[in-house]
Amino acid sequence: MSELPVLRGTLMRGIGSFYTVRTAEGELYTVRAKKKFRHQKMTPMVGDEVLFLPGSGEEDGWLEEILPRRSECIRPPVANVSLLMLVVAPEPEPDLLLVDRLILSANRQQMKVCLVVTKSDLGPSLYPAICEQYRESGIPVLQASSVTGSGLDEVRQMMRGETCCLAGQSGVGKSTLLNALFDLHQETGSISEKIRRGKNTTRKAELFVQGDVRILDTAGFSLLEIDEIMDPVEMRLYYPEFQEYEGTCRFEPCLHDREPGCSVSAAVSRGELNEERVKRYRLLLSEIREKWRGRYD
Ligand SMILES: Nc1nc2c(ncn2[C@@H]2O[C@H](COP(=O)(O)OP(=O)(O)OP(=O)(O)O)[C@@H](O)[C@H]2O)c(=O)[nH]1
Ligand SMILES: [Mg+2]
Ligand SMILES: [Zn+2]
Repeated sequence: MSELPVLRGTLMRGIGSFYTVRTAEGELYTVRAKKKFRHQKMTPMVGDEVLFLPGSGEEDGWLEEILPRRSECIRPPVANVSLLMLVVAPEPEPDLLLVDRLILSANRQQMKVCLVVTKSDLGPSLYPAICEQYRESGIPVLQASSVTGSGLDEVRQMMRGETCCLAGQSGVGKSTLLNALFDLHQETGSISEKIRRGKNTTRKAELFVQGDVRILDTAGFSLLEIDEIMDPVEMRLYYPEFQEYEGTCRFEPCLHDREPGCSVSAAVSRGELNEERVKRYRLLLSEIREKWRGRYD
């Protein structure tokens, strides 16, 4: 019997212990994960770069190795994302604390982030409000409508050469946006139906390849905790807008919480930093402090 070569590919989707892997040439294979992954507590994730043995004939192949990840999201569970696209819309009402959690997590992993305000056909007021919130953050904010098609070119431009993950609350229109951008046929559902059924329309993460763009559609979430344990002192490093004030507070290290003589607080009162974004930073900071204190429990 001849030895089959080990191939390299990207994990596109998983159902149970079966995974679909795509080679650079675009060939699809079904493989199974070996028990060793479970022992190593390594769960294969959509987006993983893997080595695998293709099956022969009727037999499925085997996943041999998961190559080192550039980034890893817990919820949604996806690997190697280079651009996190946070989708918000006039409805459901944006949860910017959730948005900031995801930005924090992305910045911590050196992922790029952008914000897409979709359903712009429902009204023009959300886009300037979001721009205002993230003015100093360095995060690009785009506007689009999957119904009228406006802004889609700019979104496509942003995605070029990236492995993009669309994330955001259930019902913001992530799958609809993907369908409009790339002529895909992802299942979508009305918000009332999502509420009635109590679930997301998209249930599993799945990777799509379109030219030089790789896209992950994931299920929306309404609730997300920071799973990561992070030293609270570290957190300010993931807020690029704090950069120019670092080292100028009265006490060092300053967490820019409520310390006297904090230059971030001063910048907020001068209107140089968005007050609400800083408020949400402080909310997340208190959560992270709590987790940090309980880290040995
Ligand atoms: N008016 C308008 N409605 C939109 C737009 N995009 C999406 N919708 C509607 O918003 C609802 C939710 O869209 P989905 O694409 O299923 O939302 P999702 O973010 O993928 O939701 P989950 O998969 O549950 O996370 C559907 O009824 C869509 O028709 C848009 O640009 N304009
Ligand atoms: Mg969806
Ligand atoms: Zn400070």
